[in-house]
Amino acid sequence: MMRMKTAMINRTVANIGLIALLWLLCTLTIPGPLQAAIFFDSDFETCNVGTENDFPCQGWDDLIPPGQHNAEWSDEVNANTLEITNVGCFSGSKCIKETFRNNGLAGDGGNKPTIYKTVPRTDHMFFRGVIKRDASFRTCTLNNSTKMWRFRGEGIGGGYPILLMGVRSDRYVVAVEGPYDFAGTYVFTGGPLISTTWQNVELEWKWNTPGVSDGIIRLWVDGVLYIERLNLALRGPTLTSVGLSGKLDTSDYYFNSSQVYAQCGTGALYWDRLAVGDTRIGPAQSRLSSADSTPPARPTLNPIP
Ligand SMILES: [Ca+2]
Ligand SMILES: [Ca+2]
Repeated sequence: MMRMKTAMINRTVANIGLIALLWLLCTLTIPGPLQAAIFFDSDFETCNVGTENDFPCQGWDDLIPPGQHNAEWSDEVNANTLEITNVGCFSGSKCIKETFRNNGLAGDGGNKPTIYKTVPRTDHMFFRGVIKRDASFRTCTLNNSTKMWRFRGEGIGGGYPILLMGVRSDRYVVAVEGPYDFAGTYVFTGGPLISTTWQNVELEWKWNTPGVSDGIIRLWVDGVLYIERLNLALRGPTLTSVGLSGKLDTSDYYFNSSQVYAQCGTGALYWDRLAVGDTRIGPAQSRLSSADSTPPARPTLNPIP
């Protein structure tokens, strides 16, 4: 009798346990494949204008290196500046203006204004910006190259490669400093001329599987694919890999910083709608209503592997 009762109690306990487990399973969101996402699409509409301290704004900060104050602006002769303007922007009424005054001359070392925003860790990244130059803009005469947009891991052990989008001889290029499989800097040419009318510039970056040469870099301008490099070993196979440049190219390295960088040139560049995601973002619409959260249409050209 006692044994039967114990068995019944045991069975009841087992049933309650099973029901509790089923209930728990039902209430849990079962994780599926991660959803593709646009992490941010900055329109700069909420930023201050003309204060000489327009940043930080919308998560873009100018405090690099730590302790340096107000790196976006300097009154020094020949110093470059970076600010929010409300003249001639792409979407809404505000955008970024970079003014180049040093062209590699004296003062260059002291002021390279930069703003940056943290980006989430992901192995397949897409970047989109809407960019134009003013009529007087020319690339830096020092090395015929103006760096524009940079991606790297800040404060992460390793530190290479670094991805750069810029212009060389006024044409868009993609450069990769210190990749695992190349001694020096890849410079991928073939991009179109930078224009005085707005251009949608998109970058794709796919980290290679450690130990496999399957990395991808692509550049689109206004939806047209201009640069495509496949089968790259951008990072090394192990946690201590050293690449052909002698730099640490560790297998767990990743980008966590998106940086706009006014280093060297003449004239001015304008930026709007800077977006980062792990899916192709596509060209921006020219007017962004604050009530409209519809993402831009995903282009069907050049399907992503
Ligand atoms: Ca804007
Ligand atoms: Ca500031």
